[in-house]
Amino acid sequence: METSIPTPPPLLAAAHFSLPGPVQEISPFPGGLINSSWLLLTDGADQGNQFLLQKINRTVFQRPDLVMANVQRVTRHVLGELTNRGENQPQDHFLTLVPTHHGTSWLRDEYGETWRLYHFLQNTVAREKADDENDLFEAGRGFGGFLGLVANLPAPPLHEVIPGFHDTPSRLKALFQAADADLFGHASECAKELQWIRDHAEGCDLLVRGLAEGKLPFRTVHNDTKFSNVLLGQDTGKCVCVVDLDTVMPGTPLFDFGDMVRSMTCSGEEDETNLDNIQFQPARYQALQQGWIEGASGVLTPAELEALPKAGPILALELAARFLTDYLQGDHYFRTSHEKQNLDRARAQIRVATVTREGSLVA
Ligand code: GN1
Ligand code: MG
Repeated sequence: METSIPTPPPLLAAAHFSLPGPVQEISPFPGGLINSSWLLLTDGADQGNQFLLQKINRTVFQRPDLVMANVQRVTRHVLGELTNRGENQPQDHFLTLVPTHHGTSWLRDEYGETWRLYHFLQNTVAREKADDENDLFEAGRGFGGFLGLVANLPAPPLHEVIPGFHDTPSRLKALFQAADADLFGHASECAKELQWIRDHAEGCDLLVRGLAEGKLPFRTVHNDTKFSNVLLGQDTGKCVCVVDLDTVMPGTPLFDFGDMVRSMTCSGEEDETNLDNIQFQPARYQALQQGWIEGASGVLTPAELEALPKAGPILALELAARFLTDYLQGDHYFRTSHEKQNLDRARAQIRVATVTREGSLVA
């Protein structure tokens, strides 16, 4: 009989980190489709007694050690950069890792799981959906500002923790291979979506080709710029910092801009089933673009700026292909809460690709 290894409780993992006192409360912390998170409340310090514990998804990140090596470098660098800019309490403005009792920045437990602990930034919120243009401006400013904070990250380049993460043509190729293999017999149900993606593949290599040909410079970019990765001040509504550093890697800032456009400039949910609810909102697009360019303050080249209107539709097409691939392969990658959710997500992204393609060219 096959026996499965029980997942070690987060409380066991938390005991390995240097906390100011015993854990008083621990509760699952929602958000994100990949990792698992818990909010910890400890005794001890009056301020700063909240922590975010995270377990890294091993299906998605085959080398969590490299993810953590990147995260450690990025957090240290950004905190140093903020200090250089005159910030007295940089840890109030960016993620800070809590070390283990052994002084390491993450824990590999006896089951091979990788855990990390961050200080929880007080008086901040992350929301699933942007509400208005202020949210878009702030998200743009936050992710644009992040480009500046990591621009001088000393060599070597960060590890490519997911090779070809935003290599759109490879993502499409993987989709068509999954459809040919059709392990779960879902391909016929997705025939319309597969055809749409085939028909709209032209030009989807623009960003990776631009990088390969040297027309677009490689920079350290965030790569996962959805709205829920923006921490906003609870009272101010202003971006405090951007989070989810797992996929910070070399790439083009157009990956970041495109992912923001696809995730923030349309109405409707990411798994919206009423596709009429997904409408492009030009005022949001403009607020986002304004905030991003302001945040990036002059680092973008003319070639990067020129490609902006193309980025959103490419990233939406890519994510549609990724959701559909996961559906065809049995939903092992993105967390789902109901059957066919990845198919719903793929259909919604196709709609996003359609409306952003029409919209961002004229916005
Ligand atoms: C995943 O982890 P999370 O939920 O921030 C995914 C992104 C997708 C996003 C879609 C490592 O992001 O690429 O755009 O879901 N992250 C990874 O919601 O694949
Ligand atoms: Mg992520």
